[in-house]
Amino acid sequence: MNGTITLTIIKPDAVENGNTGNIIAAIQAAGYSIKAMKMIHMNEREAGGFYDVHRERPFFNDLVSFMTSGPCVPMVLEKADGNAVASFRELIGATNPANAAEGTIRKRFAESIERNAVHGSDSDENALREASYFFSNLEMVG
Ligand code: IDP
Ligand code: MG
Repeated sequence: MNGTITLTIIKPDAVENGNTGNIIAAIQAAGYSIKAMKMIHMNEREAGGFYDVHRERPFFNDLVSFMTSGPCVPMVLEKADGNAVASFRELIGATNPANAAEGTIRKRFAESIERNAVHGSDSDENALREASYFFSNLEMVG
């Protein structure tokens, strides 16, 4: 890989609402290339493992139940120029769509602070951990 990577998930709310294609189009229009992608339906262990850092938070059980409520689409994204993690978090907007800037993915597609359409890694270290949580080397291109 030449650029830096981040891990996103099109969350079950957005898949259910038929926004998968619109979100992928917005991501590609912003200059990211897709290095890996699949649709999965996580069980509690899988979703809980992904959000392990939030295990002690009051919203953890609800979050796991939301993330297991239907299929989602994890993707590894590469940005050739610049910091994929930070720029992608700008593209998606604040966790709570009520606070997200106009034009951001969460402003356009999220329903609530929980059902907020997409995930974005918060550091390079977590991007690598999260990418390998969902994808093997064989599933990531170039
Ligand atoms: P982030 O996705 O913007 O990085 P985090 O604080 O890492 O936000 O939280 C992970 C996910 O947990 C959020 O994307 C959202 O789905 C959910 N979440 C965060 N805070 C709350 C809350 O206060 N109530 C309900 N769900 C929340
Ligand atoms: Mg986070």
